[in-house]
Amino acid sequence: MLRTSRRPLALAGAGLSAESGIPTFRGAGGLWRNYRPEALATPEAFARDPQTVWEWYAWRRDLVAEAQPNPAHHALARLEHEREAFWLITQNVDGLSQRAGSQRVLELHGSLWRTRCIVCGHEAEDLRTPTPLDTACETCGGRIRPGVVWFGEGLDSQVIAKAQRLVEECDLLLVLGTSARVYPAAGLIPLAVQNGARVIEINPDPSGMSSMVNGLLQGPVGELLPRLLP
Ligand code: BJW
Ligand code: ZN
Repeated sequence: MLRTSRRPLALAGAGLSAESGIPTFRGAGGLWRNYRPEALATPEAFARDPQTVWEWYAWRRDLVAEAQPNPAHHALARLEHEREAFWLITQNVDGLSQRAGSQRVLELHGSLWRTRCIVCGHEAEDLRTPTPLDTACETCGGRIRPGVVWFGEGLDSQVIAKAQRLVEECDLLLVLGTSARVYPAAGLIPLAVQNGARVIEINPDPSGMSSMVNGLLQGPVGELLPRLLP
């Protein structure tokens, strides 16, 4: 299917970075100091206790900075190089795909490496590690937050619109390492099916959408995806 596809597309989740040593959200090892990620990735958690939320993000940033892209990230970069129209839609905020060389990457949930001021909205790139915890907005001195999308927050409207357009135009969607339980990202999979695309999923465990895919390759994406490429 991949060989004959004219417009392949990929949708990735935390499982893509699992073999780089980055914990997923919902699997084993998804807890951080007894907190569930779902309890930290909300605007309410940040309003209540910004220090704890920032400590979690600092820990994750520092972990990612020490990690390396894995064979799945490299395979996606190679696919982009070989296929003119290939895009990667990712829910991941770690930037490991870009570090592997992917350029046509759509980040649905933002990035660990950007910040935004909650007072004036000023956005900035921040690549510093170890992550300093006492940073204030360089424009107004206000409190800054990670440049990611939390539960209850809308995704960037241009980003989700572009993702939907890419899905409508693709003829093969590779669903890689996502539990497919968080919307609107998960909704891209039925959208692809409705538009007649074939869907191949790579995941050690079935996801919320496995019943509608054309093929489930059960195993780690870092082992299986490279084997699909020539
Ligand atoms: C491997 C592997 C290996 C392991 N190889 N695989 C419709 C229905 C129901 C609810 C909703 C709905 N629409 C919206 C909602 C509410 C909510 C939602 O979806 N809730 C559900 C949980 C029910 N959605 C939202 O709130 C979204 N916002 C929204 O809709 O706004 C509406 C609005 C409009 C206008 C104004 C205001 C509001 C926003 C969702 C944002 C999600 N944010 C997070 C945090 C990002 C920042 C951060 O990283 O800290 O995004 S939550 C977290 O989940 C993160 C992930 O990107 C996301 C998805 O998780 P993912 O990637 O699938 O990871 P896991 O851990 O779940 O799964 C890992 C998978 O890997 C597993 O399947 C493993 O088996 C597999 N695996 N090893 C391959 N080696
Ligand atoms: Zn500001």
